[in-house]
Amino acid sequence: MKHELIIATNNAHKLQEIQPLIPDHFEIKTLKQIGCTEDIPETADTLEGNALLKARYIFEKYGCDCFADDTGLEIEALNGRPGVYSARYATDGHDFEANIDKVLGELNGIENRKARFRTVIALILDGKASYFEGIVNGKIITERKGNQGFGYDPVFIPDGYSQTFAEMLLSEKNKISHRARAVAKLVDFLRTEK
Ligand code: ITT
Repeated sequence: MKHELIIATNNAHKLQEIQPLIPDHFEIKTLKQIGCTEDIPETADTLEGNALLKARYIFEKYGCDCFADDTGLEIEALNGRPGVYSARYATDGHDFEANIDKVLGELNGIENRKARFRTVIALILDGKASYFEGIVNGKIITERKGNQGFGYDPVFIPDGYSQTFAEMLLSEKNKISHRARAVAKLVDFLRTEK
């Protein structure tokens, strides 16, 4: 029988990235599929805290094994901002364009463009929480390039590459991304657990 795991995200792009990385013997269910339509609170001030809040919310309400991803873009010259506030950096909503504009504005004239994406996944399995982290280092360029992906992808070039994440196919981003690295650790852990 397949092991059912709920993925606690309302972000369709994340789902699209994560689903192909999970082995076939797991059945990933979305919040929509379990009938969860509410906005899950993300009020913690760390990625770990928010990932756990999201996963725990689903575990407490639906009693099933689940995991959540919380991701932030950490820019060195901005002391790690927007970090845990990446989704709502410029406005209350998930306005990707306004968020990019704000970051580019803050970095205007600054030479140090170093940045990283950091994903933390919180898994709740049989009621017990575990964390998995994935990081990709790179830099923020001065103008948008590409239209794949989501969020800050058009202005982020990973180290060792010349294209932004938004210029890459999903399969290419999924070979090196913060999220793919965190999911790989999750998958390894699940292999040893079940
Ligand atoms: P859920 O909480 O429902 O999973 P979310 O969009 O709120 O979805 P996060 O809080 O983890 O997810 O993400 C914060 C923001 O960081 C997100 O809105 C994007 O702007 C950005 N982000 C996350 N992952 C990204 C990625 O792979 N590439 C570019 N930007 C990303």
